[in-house]
Amino acid sequence: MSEFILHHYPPSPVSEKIRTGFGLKALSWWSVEQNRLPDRPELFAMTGGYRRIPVLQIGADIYCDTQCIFREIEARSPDPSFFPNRSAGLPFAFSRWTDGELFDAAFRVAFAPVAENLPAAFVADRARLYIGPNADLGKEFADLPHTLAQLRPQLGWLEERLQIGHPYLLGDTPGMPDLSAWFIIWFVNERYAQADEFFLEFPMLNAWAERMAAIGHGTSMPMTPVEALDTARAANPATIEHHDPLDPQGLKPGMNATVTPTTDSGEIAVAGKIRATSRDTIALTIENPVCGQVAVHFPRVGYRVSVIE
Ligand SMILES: N[C@@H](CCC(=O)N[C@@H](CS)C(=O)NCC(=O)O)C(=O)O
Repeated sequence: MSEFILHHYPPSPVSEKIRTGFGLKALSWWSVEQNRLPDRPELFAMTGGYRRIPVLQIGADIYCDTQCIFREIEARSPDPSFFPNRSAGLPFAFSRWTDGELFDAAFRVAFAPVAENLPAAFVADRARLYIGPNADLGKEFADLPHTLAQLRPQLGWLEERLQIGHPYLLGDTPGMPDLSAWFIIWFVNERYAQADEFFLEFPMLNAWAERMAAIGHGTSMPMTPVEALDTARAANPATIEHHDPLDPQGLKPGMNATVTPTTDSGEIAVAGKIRATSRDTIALTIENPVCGQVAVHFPRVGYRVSVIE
């Protein structure tokens, strides 16, 4: 029986990275479909309110952000690797580009032209999250030619890489960089009405996208949010206390702390007790009557940890 429980929703592009990651490793997983708006009481009880999707749950260990999710899936199921061709480390640096400047342009291209036809609450929510407190989607729509001019050369970089002649970005086998680029192409293709025309100049990228789509999602089995919560309550976190003596902030297990994304996205701070720290991750212990005790894992890059005195 699979230990992987993925909280996601089908149109979520960032979740598509992980779904295809399960496909790459031919894994089976439990699929918990969450609401597209932040009405996710069972999940929020387990994450302390972390706002984003996807979230990976393994018993009473909860992994937030795809940085942590990739790391954990790789640790538990290393073969075939997300890091082929001895590429360890570099894919995380690569994903800072795809999650940052590349996603930023893709979001505007996918969202601005259709925003008028979407429910107002959904548009307001996503505009605040991805563009900021002064988001103006009318302006974004008017600025679409500029945004396309930002997106186009970045896709050109991928096209140039694929022109070398290997089927995937790192060579003959797909890895995390392919997944990190794939979710962008998937997102633009799904949402941007002129995508076919826009992608015409990228034949290698189109052929690669067909290979990526063919990887599939592994084998998923449905699970309800309540069943996932019951699974967490019935388990104990597997993460043991760990102190990193080189931690630049002097973080130690037992300290009370909050974790907040460093972007200006209006997201809440998740509060808990530090359980384990490393160069790359932090785990907070969160305890409440709804989910019992859980360990919630976050990346360090892109998140601020603040100690509560
Ligand atoms: N840095 C995060 C980004 C995740 C993200 O932005 N996900 C989108 C869905 S594709 C999201 O959470 N949107 C708001 C929501 O679904 O509530 C990660 O890598 O997991």
